Amino acid sequence: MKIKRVFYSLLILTIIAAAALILTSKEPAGKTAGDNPNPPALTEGTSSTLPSPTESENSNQSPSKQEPDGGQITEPLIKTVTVTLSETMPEPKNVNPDIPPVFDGNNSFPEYAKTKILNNIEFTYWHFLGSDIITSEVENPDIFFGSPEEYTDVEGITTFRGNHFRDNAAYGSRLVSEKKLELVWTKDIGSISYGNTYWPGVGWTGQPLIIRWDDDVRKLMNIDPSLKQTDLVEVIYPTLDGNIYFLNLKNGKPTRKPIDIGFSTKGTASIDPRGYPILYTGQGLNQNGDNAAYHEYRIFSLIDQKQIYSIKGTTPEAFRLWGAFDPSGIIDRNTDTLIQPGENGLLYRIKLNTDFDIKSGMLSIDPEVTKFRYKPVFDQNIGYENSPAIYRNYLYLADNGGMLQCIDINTLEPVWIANIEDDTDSTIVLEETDEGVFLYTGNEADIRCDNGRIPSANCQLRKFNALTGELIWQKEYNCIYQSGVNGGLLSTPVIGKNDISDLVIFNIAKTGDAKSGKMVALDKRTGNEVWVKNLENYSWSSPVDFLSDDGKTYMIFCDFAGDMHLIDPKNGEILDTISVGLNVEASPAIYNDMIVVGTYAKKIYGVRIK
Ligand SMILES: [Ca+2]
Ligand SMILES: [Ca+2]
Ligand SMILES: [Ca+2]
Repeated sequence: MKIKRVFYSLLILTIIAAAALILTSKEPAGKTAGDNPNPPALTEGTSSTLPSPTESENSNQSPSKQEPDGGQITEPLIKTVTVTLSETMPEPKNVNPDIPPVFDGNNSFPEYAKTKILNNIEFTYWHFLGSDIITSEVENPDIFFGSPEEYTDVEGITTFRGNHFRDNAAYGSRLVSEKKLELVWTKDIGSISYGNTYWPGVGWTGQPLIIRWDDDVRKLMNIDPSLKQTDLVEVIYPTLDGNIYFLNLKNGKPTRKPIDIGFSTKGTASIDPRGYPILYTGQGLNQNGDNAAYHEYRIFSLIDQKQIYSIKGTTPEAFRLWGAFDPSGIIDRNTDTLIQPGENGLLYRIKLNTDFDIKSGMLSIDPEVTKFRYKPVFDQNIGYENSPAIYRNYLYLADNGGMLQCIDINTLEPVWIANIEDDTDSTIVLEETDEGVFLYTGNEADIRCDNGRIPSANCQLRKFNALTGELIWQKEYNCIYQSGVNGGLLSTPVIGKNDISDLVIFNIAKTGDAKSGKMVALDKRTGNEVWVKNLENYSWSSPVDFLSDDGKTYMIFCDFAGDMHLIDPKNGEILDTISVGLNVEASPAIYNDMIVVGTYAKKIYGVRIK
């Protein structure tokens, strides 16, 4: 009998254990794709090169999340060493973009470098956690970006070109009936100057953000009380005059006081894609009149417009002293992570630890900063000025030395590199089709011509397979060199959709002479010209495509002469033109039928599409 009782006890225990095993192995509900350790391939028949959180070369399993059989959580396996960074840096006023980077100084730490062979070249890089160097793998946050439409539910444009594919600066809908542009409002802004330089209005890339806040969030914020009960759409615009403006899209009137950061912003800011009232914004210049300070990247709470975080761009662990932040950051809402490159050559991956309580209006962040630092292999000019584009967990950036990098944002390991031969500031655009995932990029006539070497160089427009780095096609246009105001591609191309889905449209500066340019519509598959338009006035401003309710795509394009054109992107025909004062380096954004852009005329313009 005793033996029998033991047998039954064992049997019951076995059944309980088996049941427990089945229960605990079940996937919890509500997981995002990024949480899944074994995500299904979204495309049939793809090879293991497809980026997903588990398929890259190194183990992507976050060591801190590994659980041994006993269910106890192990200590994180991230190993760091604390290093002494020597902080002898020049006065802010002596920091300028022409100071060459130094790769073998006191803060280089070659003993902690990681290496990888890419294209038969040894590529060297480092990982930092705060100011410590990571000697193990980095922590894996399981970032996994979905389709561009999934970037945000916020109504509006929250980042440069709208999402992580960087393919759309137009939100909402409109019916184009008259094919006309109408000036609705202007807002006067200022300029700054220092030395012999003068910076008026809005510069490159200078795209405004346009947001229709949720009712609950709008009521929390310090906007004009008379606007709190209205259906406000707010324009948020950091400019060259040192202010960040907050305007009513309807009439251009201030919705609240500007934030005065005291120094010029050249690039484009970002609003939190979760609809949280958080503004992420960089700084382009480090001097204003007699004042000088190191560049900062700033995060503001838009509840009270107070700064809640900042990063100094001139920092001892960077190889380059110039610390501007022009790129528009991308935020992964699932993992609470900000991805922000700097012109100092560092790529910042920031776990924000955001705490936002919409009921009480309590908002705080507690950032943990992981940094990727690299040594260039093609040219010494490091630093990023374009905005990161992302496919799933693969991030794409090109730098001032013409190195195109694909980096796994989870492991911060380089995946592939390409030599694109000259400074590349234009933001890369991604496209996913039945044939694969592709990126489009183009460079400037800059480094190849510098120091009087040659008076002109070919702007090279290229299409790459984004997963493998294979070059699909290349098309070249000769551009003249001008120091400071380069020829070539500075704008971001339009990736055709809907009725122009076969086209990719680039506008190239200074083809032929210092004033003129070309707009070219290329066949996406072949790179062959479909149409070419010679432009009397070149442009650094990105064209913006948008769809009319009747199914036809139109395009807005601004130029150096201060003209804004409504264009038929099927053939390049100009349908209407209005003046927006002076040189437009900035890229417009569109919300329903309203276009917003700032120009060298020291004004922001609100223009209606009719
Ligand atoms: Ca810059
Ligand atoms: Ca550059
Ligand atoms: Ca350049």
